[in-house]
Amino acid sequence: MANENDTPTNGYGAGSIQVLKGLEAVRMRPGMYIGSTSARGLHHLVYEVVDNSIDEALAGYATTVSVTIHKDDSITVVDDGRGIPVDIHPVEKKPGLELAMTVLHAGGKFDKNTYKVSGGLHGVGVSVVNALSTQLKVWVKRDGKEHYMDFATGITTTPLTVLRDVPKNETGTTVWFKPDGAIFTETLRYDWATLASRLRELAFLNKGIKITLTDEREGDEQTETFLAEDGIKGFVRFLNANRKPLHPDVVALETSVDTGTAEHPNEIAIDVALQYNDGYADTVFSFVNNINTHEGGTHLTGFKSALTSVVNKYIEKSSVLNKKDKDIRLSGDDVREGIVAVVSVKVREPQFEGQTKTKLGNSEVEGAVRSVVSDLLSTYLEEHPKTANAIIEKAVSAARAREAARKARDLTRKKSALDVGNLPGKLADCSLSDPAMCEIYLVEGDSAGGSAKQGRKRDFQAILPLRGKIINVEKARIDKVLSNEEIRTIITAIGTGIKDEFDIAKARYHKVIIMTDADVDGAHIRTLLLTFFFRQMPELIEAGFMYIAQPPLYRVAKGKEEYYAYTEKERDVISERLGGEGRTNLNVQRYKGLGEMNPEQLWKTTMDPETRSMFRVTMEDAVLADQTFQMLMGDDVEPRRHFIESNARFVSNLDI
Ligand code: 0RA
Repeated sequence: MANENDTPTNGYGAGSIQVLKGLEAVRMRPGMYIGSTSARGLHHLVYEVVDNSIDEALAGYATTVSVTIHKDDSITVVDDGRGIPVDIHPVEKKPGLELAMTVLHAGGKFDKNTYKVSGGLHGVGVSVVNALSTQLKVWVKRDGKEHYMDFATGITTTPLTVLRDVPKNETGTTVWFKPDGAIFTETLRYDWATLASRLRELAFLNKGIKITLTDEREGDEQTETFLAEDGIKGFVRFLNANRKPLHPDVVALETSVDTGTAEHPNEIAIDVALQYNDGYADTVFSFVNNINTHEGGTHLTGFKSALTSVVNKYIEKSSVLNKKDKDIRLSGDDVREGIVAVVSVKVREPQFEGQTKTKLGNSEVEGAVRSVVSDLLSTYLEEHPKTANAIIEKAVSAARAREAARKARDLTRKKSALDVGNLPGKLADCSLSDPAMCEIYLVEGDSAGGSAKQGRKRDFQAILPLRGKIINVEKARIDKVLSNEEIRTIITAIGTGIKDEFDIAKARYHKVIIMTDADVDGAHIRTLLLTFFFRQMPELIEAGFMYIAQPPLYRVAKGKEEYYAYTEKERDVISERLGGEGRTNLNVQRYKGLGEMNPEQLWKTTMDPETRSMFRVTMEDAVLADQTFQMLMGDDVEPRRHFIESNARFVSNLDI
């Protein structure tokens, strides 16, 4: 391991010590570098390595990236780019490859000219993956040779070696790594759907790059190739696959705008595609440098304002509408009813803001996007009057529905103002007023609602019992949705409003907890509620305010001793312990519904913050979530059956 920097006495020079310190910091606080050490962080390792290969492809040198999940959940990523440089760095006096693998943020150090766009979010580089892997091996084909190095927890175990000669034109980088179980304590198992979804997304966002995913694990063997010849147009078609488009072609633009000056150019690549369907959801995904900007930002604002103003202008000018409708002013929500759109920009120096650093802050991007989208759309509508009419008819009926819903809402406001303030009568509110301290349980059924009301701590816990079935928002327009009493009650109780009017600052609780029975009906109600929140208040999920309560499945008792089991395995372990050999007087009760628990039991098992366990609902992958809800709640039966069949073994903890 000796190199020119090392001192003769201890074998490590200042450079090496710095490297060790850097990687040690990564192992000490991995969350700082990859977000978390949960399944999310585990998958992040793959994205980190893949991003480097995508950069190489975007620079024009690689065409193919392949990812393999091996039997032991180790990962290989291969690309056919130039290969990571192996020559000795003039200052660091170490091979570029070793620097890339062991020095934090070394990636850009030895190549300033590349247009680095991907990986901006964490973008911490492959050295972080190295630090968090028990083993990492890298092969580089370059200059007619295959080079090799390996590492253990980031420390070089085999220095740069030449393995063999290869044809001069054969180049590329292969990285194999095995995530460290001492870091990723929750799970080491890779999820096919999660990786496939991200790789598919990368293929759509980066036209022409061929990305393959292979699973070698027993029973799960499969391969899928993602290649989008027409980029995000294909993305929109994919998102609309199970919906009915209003017009045959995807409207798209792909351009670049320079907002800088001659001395300081600032090129922004803008890629937009959209197509309307006959549904009611507003599905707009935005990306900056291949990162999903969940919180939106200037690129999204530019897109939305262009869309709203172009459609409104078209209505003023056109003769398609009768007099009465011509005066109508369409809101942003109206013109986005049934839209599926992807807005992808690539900027050199993105400023990421917001709670999860997924909101673009660069102000120059807003005008650039607004201007190119306005031009595209106004021309498109002029040239395609049939499509224009379809879009406008839809937006106008959305506006009428919105107006009807507003009137209905005003009416109910007036009515309720006469009795108990504006809050619904069914709500047993909490007494504290600081939202950060407060939580609301949405409880299935009146009897469980009653138990919850008696069992709760009334200072910070509010209970809202839900009686009838929640409306399926996937199949209904906003006026219909808002005429559903359960939905109206939920919106009023939470306080934020929905859609464009949504305001997180008005949330009356920072925990919204869905509590349903552990049976099929309960799962259905939970899915209906999640669909509602995902479509109407996604920001609530983004903010981390959404939870799912986890009531026990069993009560195991012997004499005065009683325990609660949340899984079958737990039940068996407890039974074993209590019953010993004899198993006399052992009472195992299966809870079929929340209603079977008395208030005290419900508190103890499910509502007491000291002891309860809950799932926080996260939106790891909004594209996957959109697909899942559309499939679970939409019209097509076949995909739903397929999903339920293939996920039957996971139904106990379905997440989105
Ligand atoms: C910097 C410079 C050069 C290649 C790369 C980085 C590179 C990095 C990765 C990471 C995964 N695959 C990669 N492929 C290439 C090459 C500079 C040159 O050849 O002049």
